[in-house]
Amino acid sequence: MAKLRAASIDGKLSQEFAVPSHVDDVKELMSAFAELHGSAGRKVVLITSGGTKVPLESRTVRFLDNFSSGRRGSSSAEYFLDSGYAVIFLYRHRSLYPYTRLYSGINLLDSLQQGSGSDQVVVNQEKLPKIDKVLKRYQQVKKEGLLLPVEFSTLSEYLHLLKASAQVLCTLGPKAMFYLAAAVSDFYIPASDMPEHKIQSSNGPLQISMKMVPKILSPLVKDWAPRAFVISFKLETDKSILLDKARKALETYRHQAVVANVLDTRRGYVVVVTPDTSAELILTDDEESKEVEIEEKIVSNLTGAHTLFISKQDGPS
Ligand code: 9Z3
Repeated sequence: MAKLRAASIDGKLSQEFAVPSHVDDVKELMSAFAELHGSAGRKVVLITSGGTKVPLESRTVRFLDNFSSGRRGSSSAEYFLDSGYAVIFLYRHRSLYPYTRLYSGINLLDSLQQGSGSDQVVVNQEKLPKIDKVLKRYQQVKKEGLLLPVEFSTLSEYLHLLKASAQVLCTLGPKAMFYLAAAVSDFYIPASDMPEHKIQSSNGPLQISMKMVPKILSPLVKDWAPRAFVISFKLETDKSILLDKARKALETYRHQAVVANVLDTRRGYVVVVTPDTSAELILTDDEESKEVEIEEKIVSNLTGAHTLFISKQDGPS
C-alpha cells in the first residue's frame, strides 16, 4: 500500500511538474561526483537549501515563495566538509552559498581600495573579517572537488533535481546522507491549470486555488534511496505543535531523523528527533557571543548518528 502511494507520487511528478531541460546533464555530473568520492571511501551528503518558487503564470511575473535565506544549508555544508564529507549543494539561485555567505551583507566595492599601481586593487581585510582563512579553505575545497553546487529556482526544478540526486546517491547505500533543509512549498498550480499570460488586475480581486504538492519524501525513502540516511527539517511558527509534527513525519516516512525548529528561534534552538530519541541543541549566550553557529552542533549530532547507522547496516566488524 505504502509502496503504491510512493509510486503514484512519482507518477504525478512526471505528469504535473515540468522536467527541467538540464536534468540529465546534472545527473551525469552528480553520478561522476558520487563515483569519485564513493570510491575514495568518502561519505556524500546532499544538502538542499533555500526556498522554492511556485509560479502563478507560465510566463511568470508573479510567484509564491517559501522563506529561507539559505544560511542553515550553506553553513551546514561547511561543517560537513570539515567533517570529511563530499557535498552536493542543491540550492535556490542567489540564496546563501558556503563561504561567500560570510560576506553576504558586505558591499564589495566598500571592501576594496585602489592600490599603488593604476591597475592594482587591494582588499581591505578589516572590512572582510577572516578573509585569508576563509579563502584558503574555499580554495582547498574547490581544488579537491569536494563541493558540487546545483541550482534550482522553481518547485519543479527542485523536485526533479532531488529525484535525480537520490537515484544517483542510492549507489552509495548507507554512506549517502540527505539533509533536506530547503523550505519547500506545500502548494502549487499544475501546468495545465496555469494561465499563460500575466494575470490582469482589471479582472478584479485575485482568487487562486492551489493543489497539494506530492510528498516527495515518501518515494525518496521507499524507492529511490532506501538505504540512505535521510534527515528532513520541520519548520513551524507555533512551538506547541512542533514536536508532534516532527514525530508524525517520522512515523509517516520512516526516515532517520527530523530537525525541528521554530522560525523565530531557529538560530539558537533546534530539536533533533529520531524514532527513539529527541535531543535539544541550544546555543548559550556565551557561545553566541563567540559566534558559534548552531549548525556546528546539528552537523556534529547527525554525523555521529550517521556513523552509527553505517556500522549497523554493515553488520558487526
Ligand atoms: C527548515 O526548517 C530550515 O531550518 C529553515 C532555515 C528554512 C528554517 P534559513 O535558510 O532557515 O537559515 O533562513 N527547513 C525546512 C522547511 C520546510 O519546508 N519543511 C517542511 C515542513 O516543515 C517539510 S520538509 O512542512
